[in-house]
Amino acid sequence: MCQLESIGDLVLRIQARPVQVVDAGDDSCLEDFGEPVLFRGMQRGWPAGTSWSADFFAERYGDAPVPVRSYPPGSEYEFSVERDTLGNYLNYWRETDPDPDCAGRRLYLAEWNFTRDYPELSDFFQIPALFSDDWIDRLPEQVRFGRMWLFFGEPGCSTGLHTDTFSTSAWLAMIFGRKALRLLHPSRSGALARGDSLWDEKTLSRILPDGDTGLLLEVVLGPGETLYIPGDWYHEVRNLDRNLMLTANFAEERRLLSFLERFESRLTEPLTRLRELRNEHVRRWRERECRTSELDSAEFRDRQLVWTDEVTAGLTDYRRTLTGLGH
Ligand SMILES: O=C(O)CCC(=O)C(=O)O
Ligand SMILES: [Fe+2]
Repeated sequence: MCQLESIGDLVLRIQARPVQVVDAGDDSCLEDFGEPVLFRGMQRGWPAGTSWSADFFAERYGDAPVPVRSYPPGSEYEFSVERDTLGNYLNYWRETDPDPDCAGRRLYLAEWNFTRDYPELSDFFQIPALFSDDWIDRLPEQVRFGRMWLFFGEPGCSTGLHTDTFSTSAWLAMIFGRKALRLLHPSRSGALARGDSLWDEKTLSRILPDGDTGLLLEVVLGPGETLYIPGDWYHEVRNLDRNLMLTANFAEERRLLSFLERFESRLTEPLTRLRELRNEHVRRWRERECRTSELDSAEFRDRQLVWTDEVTAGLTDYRRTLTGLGH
C-alpha cells in the first residue's frame, strides 16, 4: 500500500488485538457486545451474495448517478468527489488494473445511497435482526435521513480515521473482496490529532503510550462477513482488493442520548419528538426496561446536566428578550 507501510509488515510489529469472531445465531442480543465484533453467517440466504457482481450492476444500473472519490497519484487518503455513472465506474474497473501503490489516479465509488433511487435492491438482503432496532425510524419523517450505502472498493483508496455521524453504530456487510480495518476504543479518542493513522507507528506510540494495545483492534473483513462497529469507535478502512460492501448506520438505544444530543445540535429548530424519545428512554432506564444505557455512567449524567443547563440558558435569554419586548 502507498504512503503507509504495507499492512503485512506492520501486523508483525504492532500488536493490535484481533476483533472477536462470532457465529451469527438468533439467540444473541446486541447488548451482549460491548466492542466491535465480526459476525460469520449473518448473510446466509441473501440473494446479494450470489447475484451482486460488477456485471450485475453494469447491466442493470449502468445509468445510475453515483458519487466517485478521485484520489490523485501518491495519495491514499486525500480525494475529491465527482459525480459519474455507475457504468463509467465499472468500465474503469474493467479497463484498468488495481493500483495499490498509488502510482496513478484511483477512483473509489463510496457512499452510494442506492436504496433511495432503486428500492427494489433492498430485496437482495435483510437488515440483520441484531441491528434492526433503529431509533432513527422513530424520528419524524421530514428529518429521517438515508443511512444505507454501497461501496465499490478500490485498493490504494482508504477512508481515514473517523467516527460515524451522530454517534451512530454501523454494520458493514462484505459481499465480495476484502477490507482491513483498525479501530480504537473511545476512551482514547481524546488523544487523537488531525492526520493520525492507526497504521502509523508514531500515532500509535503517542495515543497508546503504555503500549496498551488492548484498546486497538484490527480485522480483515472478507466475503460473507459482517462487522459491527459501536458508535464513537474511531476507525480507519483500507481496501485490500476490489470489493463490494453494503453498510448501514443505526441508532441503538444504549447510545440514544448521545445520538439525540448530536443530532439535535444540527437542527435549526427544536423538535418535540426528540424530547419525547429522550424521556421515553429515561423512563425505560428507571424502570429497568433496558439492560444498559449511557445513564448508567455518573460521568455521562454529569455531562448531560451541563448540556441541558446550556440549552436552558439559551432559552432563558430568549425568554428574557421576549419579555423585554412587551406585548
Ligand atoms: O469502507 C470504507 O471506505 C469506509 C466505511 C466506513 O467506515 C463508513 O462508511 O463510515
Ligand atoms: Fe465509518
